[in-house]
Amino acid sequence: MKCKVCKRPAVINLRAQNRGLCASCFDAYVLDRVERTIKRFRMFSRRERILIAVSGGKDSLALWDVLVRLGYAATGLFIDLGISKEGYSARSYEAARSFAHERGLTLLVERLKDWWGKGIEDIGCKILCPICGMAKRYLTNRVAVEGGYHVLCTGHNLDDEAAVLLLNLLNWQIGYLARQAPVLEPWHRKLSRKVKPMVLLTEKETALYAMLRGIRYVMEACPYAQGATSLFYKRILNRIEYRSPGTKQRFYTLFVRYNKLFKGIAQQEREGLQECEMCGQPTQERVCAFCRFKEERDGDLGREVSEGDKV
Ligand code: Q46
Ligand code: ZN
Repeated sequence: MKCKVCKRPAVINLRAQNRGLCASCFDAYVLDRVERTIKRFRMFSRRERILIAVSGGKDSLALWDVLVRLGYAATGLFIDLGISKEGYSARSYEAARSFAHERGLTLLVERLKDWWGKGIEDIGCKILCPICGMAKRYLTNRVAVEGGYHVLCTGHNLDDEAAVLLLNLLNWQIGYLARQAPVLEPWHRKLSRKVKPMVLLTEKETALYAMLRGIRYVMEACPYAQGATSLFYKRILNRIEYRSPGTKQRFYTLFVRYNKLFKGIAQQEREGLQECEMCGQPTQERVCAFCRFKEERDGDLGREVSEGDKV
């Protein structure tokens, strides 16, 4: 297959767009796609301070690389969750640290152990992901707001968003649907503005970009992600995409166009928001989930993270 733009050998077949691209045209395509996404959804400008949640994986490091190349002022934030299984947190940190060091970028680090006195594996729950997700949202939001950053960026790609959308639609999770958008405006002074500039690039595209740019990222997923529901939905969407190229993007972008239908519900949730009695962060409960887990050293740690804590 040849590159549709310059006729050199293609490195990728973008089936949804019915064209192949060579390495350098693909590189230009990724930069253009992210820049267009930033502009289309009015995410941020080159004058604003940007914080990127960096996990050490391909998406967040590729995002950081793209933003720096496009001339945006982006600082990284790594949350050390204290996952010792398969050395996951240590390897992830090393990937993020060396990426920043080699490029002279600033990487901030927050360690869950410094906040809770324990890592995510020590909380005594069998299913870690909901609590881990809540802790990451809490810490990234707090650092972004207290550090005076204009936006908090995450590396979510099209596959991530389409999988979550399918899951939420199948379960009619209206509250989650109302909040699923490329830009989430803050509705409380202690909430950051959250944006997803990679949302129109597929997982395959971000992985290829990272590889072509020589980014050394952690390839293995978190050991606790095995069997994660989102992976199951990604596989289903990939099968649909194979039969009908372009479905994934249509599914997500049309949802974004119509998701104002859910805005009324989001409004109701916002009205119930108060400040946590312990840390002052926004929550729908008297004490936020992060502080509840911080306080509970032994005993009853199996309680759920409520939808209201997904701010
Ligand atoms: S880091 Fe945390 Fe993920 Fe690992 S424990 Fe689950 S949520 S899978 S992206
Ligand atoms: Zn709290």
